[in-house]
Amino acid sequence: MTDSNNFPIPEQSLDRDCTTLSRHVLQQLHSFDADAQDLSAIMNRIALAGKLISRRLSRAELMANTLGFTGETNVQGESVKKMDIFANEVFISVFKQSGLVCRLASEEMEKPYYIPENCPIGRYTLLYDPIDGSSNVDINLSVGSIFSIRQQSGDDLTGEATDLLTQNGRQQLAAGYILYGPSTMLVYSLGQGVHSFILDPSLGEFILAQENIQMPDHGQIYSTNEGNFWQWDEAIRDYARYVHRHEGYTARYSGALVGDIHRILMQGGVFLYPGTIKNPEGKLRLLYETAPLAFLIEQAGGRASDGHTDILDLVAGKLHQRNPLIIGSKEDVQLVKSFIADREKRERDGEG
Ligand code: P6P
Repeated sequence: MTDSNNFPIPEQSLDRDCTTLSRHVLQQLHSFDADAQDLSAIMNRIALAGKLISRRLSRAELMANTLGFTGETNVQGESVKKMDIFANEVFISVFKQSGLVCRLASEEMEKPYYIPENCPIGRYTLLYDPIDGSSNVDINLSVGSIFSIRQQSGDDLTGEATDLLTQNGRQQLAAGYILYGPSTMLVYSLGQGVHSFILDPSLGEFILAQENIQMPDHGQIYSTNEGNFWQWDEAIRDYARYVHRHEGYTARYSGALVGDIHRILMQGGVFLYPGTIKNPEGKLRLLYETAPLAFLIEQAGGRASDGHTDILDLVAGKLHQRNPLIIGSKEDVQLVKSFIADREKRERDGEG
């Protein structure tokens, strides 16, 4: 093939530009059956949501009534940002006419949003954090959206989505995040590896960047809010003292989960949001934050634990269930867990 000046078009760049997200999903599933088409269409809708949110974020400072707080408090007891509401409504809007998902469960909504006309058809549930790290939005730092797709089991006649409280994270059909950074990146897995896509604004498409991302078994980075040191259990303090005293560790923390996790995925290391005196269960939510991220990180060769149990083995007791999170390279997660086990052994042996 040649271009208008009769120069050969590099095959790979054309192939690359044609490896869109929906095509990649079908390749991953090695199928074109109805279920595969549904998942491909769902991922395409998630990509559309990402494009709409990315566009708004890129011009937020120039648009009236876009930044800042709404004055409301959400089900988490957190002050709601205008971008939180916008992003939440984007996901609802792109899925409403899709015929794909029956329910959307979001950090921003106390109960799931039902799209009854889709329930007998799609019977998928989208769980999402529409804008994670929204405290960074007003200062133009990276934020993200996190998503998880589950198959609805049963008829959910109560409207309480209780079937979500019976499945562990290994039941997720797909999970991923959209990182709104210098470029807008979508990272996802269907359980067959972790793959990243970059939004090419000139095409309006997410184009395949990396396939089968694998994280190192160890990394230098530890990522946590050390301002909570005084609220941590002694075991986590023991870990913090260890990395302070040993060569080869460096702290990185942005206060926005998606960017911090993406750094760990790409460079190795460990992210921790342990329980604190204020939040003994930790701050992060299982169904639409830690479980989808654990799904990705395990697919990339890493580990994710609450300190005792793998995140993917946890079953939520309620829709907005929180859990402590230790996630990253397997050797680094194991090191944190060893401090927890040592401290518990000393307490059992009465060594205090
Ligand atoms: P802290 C943002 O509010 C968030 O949910 C995550 O994005 C982030 O990892 C965490 O909370 C930051 O919490 O207590 O360190 O400000």
